[in-house]
Amino acid sequence: MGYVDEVIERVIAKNPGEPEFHQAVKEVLESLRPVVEANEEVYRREALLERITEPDRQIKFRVPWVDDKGQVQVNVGYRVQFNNAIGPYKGGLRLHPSVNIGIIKFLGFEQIFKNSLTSLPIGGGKGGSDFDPKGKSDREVMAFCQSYMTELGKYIGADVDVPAGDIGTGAREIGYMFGQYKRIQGMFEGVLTGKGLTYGGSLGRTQATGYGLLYLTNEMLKCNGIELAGKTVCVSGSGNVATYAVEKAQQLGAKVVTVSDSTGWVYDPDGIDVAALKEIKEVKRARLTEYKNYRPNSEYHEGRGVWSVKCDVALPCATQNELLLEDAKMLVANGCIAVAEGANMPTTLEATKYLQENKVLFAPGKAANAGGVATSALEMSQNSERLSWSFEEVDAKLQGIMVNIFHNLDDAARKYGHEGDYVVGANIAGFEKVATAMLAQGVC
Ligand code: NDP
Ligand code: 2IT
Repeated sequence: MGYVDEVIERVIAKNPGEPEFHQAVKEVLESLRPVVEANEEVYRREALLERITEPDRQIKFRVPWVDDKGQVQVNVGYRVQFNNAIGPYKGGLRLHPSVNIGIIKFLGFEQIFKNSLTSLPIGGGKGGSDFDPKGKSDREVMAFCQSYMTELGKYIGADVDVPAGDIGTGAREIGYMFGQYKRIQGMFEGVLTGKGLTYGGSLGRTQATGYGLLYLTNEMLKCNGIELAGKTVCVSGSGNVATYAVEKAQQLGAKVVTVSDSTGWVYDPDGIDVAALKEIKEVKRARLTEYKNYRPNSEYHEGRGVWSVKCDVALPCATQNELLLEDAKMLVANGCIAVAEGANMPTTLEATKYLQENKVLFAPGKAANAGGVATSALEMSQNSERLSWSFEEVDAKLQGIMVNIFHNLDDAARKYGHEGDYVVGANIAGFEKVATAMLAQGVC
């Protein structure tokens, strides 16, 4: 058995009940075969793949807090510090009832390669809790965030580990967590990113993941002789990533006709109204059923269904494993030319394979959604130099980073004889830098 297969088997055996983590490891390691085969002797001796698939540490803790009725609630908190070979751990905090250690490990593992692709000095980590912010009062969210940070604060720091937002964690949650960290440590430092603009946040961070997704998609299409302007786009999700993906796609001349949430989806034949979307989601924190009140011509459907709508470009921006094989088949049958992942691992392995076999251009999340964490790293730079850059400066840097990521993965895919396979390209390009750093740093 080859080294890659041995390590995959070992990861599955040693981490039972963590299917998302297995899936992420398989996707990465299988596409690294050409590099691993070229360096097998050294990698085996140095146990490089065993080390890169085992987190530096996994922190799990109790998060007790008091709800508005005076009842004590208990959630589980996590932080997985996966790999800091190229910089301090960096990655978001997910607050969602589905969160468990396997999901945090898959996200942390992906983050290693994504962060490497940005070309900035950040390592991989991820955290979160099974707390559900939905339907909670601001006071309850604050109580949870303060309790979560009371424990997490022991393990993080501006040069150690810098968490940020993810599903369920936005500006409100980051604010409460930052306040608690500052209070406990007695220190104002850039320990979190996605902060408010009045206390060290970066202009452009809110938009960065969605905008970055479109900058990379646009470059991928351009390099394949296709124009984004005039194309029909389907987006899933209606959170931070989805909203700003819709906004930038429209600014670039495409028409976005869908958004979704965990209960249903919207089809708007005239193009999604971003102002309405922001009001519903960011201001009212309401459900997409409200969208029809703003746009009588639109349709609301319960359940899944975004990928049944005919489109040229599909941008899954909600969550993992939301684009299944049957969806990929519908997209191909409807003439879809490109899929770019705004979410982390939204496409199953089978669906990805089907899309690629059917010549759909496919940009994996670790490249396509890297604009968020890249701009977080720019926020860290601004905090370190105690300066704030203009929106235009941050946005120009983000565009440069996304275009550069696409060319790096395109080049890596070609170099190893997999031209046009951006999954292989992204994994190899992200891995090479981390592997070189790990080997240089000895056994650690
Ligand atoms: P938000 O919490 O802002 O939005 C999440 C969206 O996805 C909501 O519309 C939500 O619907 C939907 N969603 C969440 N879970 C499910 C589910 N199980 N089934 C169906 N829909 C679901 O999160 P973000 O926009 O920040 O994150 C979206 C994705 O992008 C995640 O995969 C995240 O890891 C990834 N990502 C985020 C980055 C960031 O900077 N924020 C950076 C890079 C990647 P509902 O409201 O009904 O729950
Ligand atoms: O998945 C991701 O890259 C994020 N949630 C953003 C992480 C960050 O540190 O900005």
